[in-house]
Amino acid sequence: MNRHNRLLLLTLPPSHYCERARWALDLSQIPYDEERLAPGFHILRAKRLGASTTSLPLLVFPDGSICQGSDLILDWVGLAGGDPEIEHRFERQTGPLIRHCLYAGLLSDPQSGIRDVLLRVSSSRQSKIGRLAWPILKPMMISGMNARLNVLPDLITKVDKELDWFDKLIVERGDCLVANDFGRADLTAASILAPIARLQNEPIHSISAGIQWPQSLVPSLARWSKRPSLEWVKRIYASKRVC
Ligand SMILES: N[C@@H](CCC(=O)N[C@@H](CS)C(=O)NCC(=O)O)C(=O)O
Repeated sequence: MNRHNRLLLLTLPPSHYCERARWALDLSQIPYDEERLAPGFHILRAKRLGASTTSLPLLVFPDGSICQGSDLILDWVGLAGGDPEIEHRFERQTGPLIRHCLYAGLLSDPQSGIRDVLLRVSSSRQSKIGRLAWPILKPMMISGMNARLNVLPDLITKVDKELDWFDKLIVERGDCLVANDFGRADLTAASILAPIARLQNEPIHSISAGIQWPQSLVPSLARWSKRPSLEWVKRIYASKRVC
């Protein structure tokens, strides 16, 4: 039984997949509580709920049943305007690539602020333990994802290729990717690209607020910000991401 008697969304603070699920719930005006978990604690929480993997987002229903993964959460919400091919690419290729690229830059720079962003969680106890454990957690994250500076140039090239693809798609399809209404495919693309868009007015303050972008990433982020893809993400967030 979920003691809140409401939907509970379990998230990792800077995760763009978690933002995808959160945005879908917000857009559909479905009431829920959010529990932001510190890395490590999320594993215990997901296992205790009987989830098949430890990945978040995970939606817990009042009766204790769960729905894991942003895709299934969007299915449950029932958002219209999906495009399975575009969403599949964002979920399986663009999303992991962006995460890998950003962590390779951010975890290599002690001044980046990524520790504090990861530990902006619901429980102050988890936050305190996370800070104490950071000297162990950080190398585990680096080796788990191979998030090292030496792989960054190759990842940046691959992000450029993803943006080439999406720039072209936007030019072909216009501001709405499917039909004439903002929908599931738009929400998916915007949320997955959000971490590299350096949003100024990010309503939920989870993705990049508090990050000091390292020099290893700044020139690429500046270049990407002028691309149609990221201009589009900024427009979509400004016009559609209302909490
Ligand atoms: N395909 C999944 C991917 C989710 C995902 O990769 N979540 C990451 C955060 S960005 C995560 O929970 N990583 C920690 C773990 O797997 O234990 C979805 O759409 O929800």
